[in-house]
Amino acid sequence: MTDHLLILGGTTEATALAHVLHDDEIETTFSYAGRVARPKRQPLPTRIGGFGGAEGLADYIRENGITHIVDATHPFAAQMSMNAVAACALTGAHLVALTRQKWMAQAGDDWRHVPDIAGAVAALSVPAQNVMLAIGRMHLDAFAPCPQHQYLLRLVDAPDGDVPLPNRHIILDQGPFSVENDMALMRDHSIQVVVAKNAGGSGARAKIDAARALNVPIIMIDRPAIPDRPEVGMPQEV
Ligand code: 3Y8
Ligand code: NAP
Repeated sequence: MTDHLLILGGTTEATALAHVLHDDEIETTFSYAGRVARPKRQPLPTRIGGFGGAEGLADYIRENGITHIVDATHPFAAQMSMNAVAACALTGAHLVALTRQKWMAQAGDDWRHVPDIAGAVAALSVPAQNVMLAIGRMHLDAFAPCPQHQYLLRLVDAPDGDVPLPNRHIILDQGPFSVENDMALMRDHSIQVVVAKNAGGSGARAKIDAARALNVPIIMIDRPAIPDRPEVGMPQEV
């Protein structure tokens, strides 16, 4: 059976890997969940949508002769990563994750670590502030118990339902972002605290550097646990 790779994408690193594999003419399919309206175009055949759990992914592997899976998903895409481990165990397909180091606080950073989204909500149970909530759209409802804040929300697509945060300003933007852009955004909205996921990598890091430059504290959400699997940091290692 000739090699046929499947990249589980959705990150800057996944896109970089797609270009390397395309140039090396290694048969590869790119996969998106279909979370946003206009995902970045890839130089590879691309499928969009869930597989139907680990079993669905195992069926996909068998039906398409996938020999290797590269899990290049975001560190918070824990369900996808768990499914990839299970499906490769079921089918014998090889698995490697293309991961990025988490961000570490450096001189000048004022971070408060919380274990998960609920921890971030608990940290916001304080009098009203100007809060930049830069964690996307999927978990906005979790912040409903803290309606007192003036929220700056950065989303990829307009929210389909109502947003349970009465005082909010919504910015629609798809990263990667720049430090200059994020500093201007924080100044314009007099941001007093930023809520961020410890995504790592370069595409989401602008707000971290902007906050440091402006002495704005960050509520930093630590990554969810992910099962053990082989991990590399560079596309060439994949
Ligand atoms: C659908 C489509 C590339 C990939 C770019 C990276 C960088 C820009 C920064 C902020 C933080 C956030 C969010 C973010 C970043 C990159 C990367 C990254 C954060 C796209 C993409 C898809 C998604 C899904 C989307 C989530 C959301 C999260 C916005 C593509 C643009 C907040 C994560 O509306 C929704 O439902 C959006 C959902 C999951 C988290 C959430 O809970 O809302 N990403 N983001 C992928 C798919 O369908 O499979 O890849 O073009 C990809 C990127 N987003 O090649 O240039 O590598 O991390 N994505 C976070 O880190 O907190 C924005 O605003 O500062
Ligand atoms: P998740 O919670 O781990 O996965 C939920 C379900 O979405 C999975 O069980 C799977 O559905 C489907 N799915 C996830 N990634 C997929 C992919 N690349 N291709 C096909 N199906 C996928 O994932 P998530 O946090 O929603 O992330 C979704 C996508 O956005 C991923 O590509 C991820 O890399 C990207 N992303 C996420 C974040 C974030 O903050 N979570 C940030 C940046 C980019 P089935 O069970 O039906 O197979």
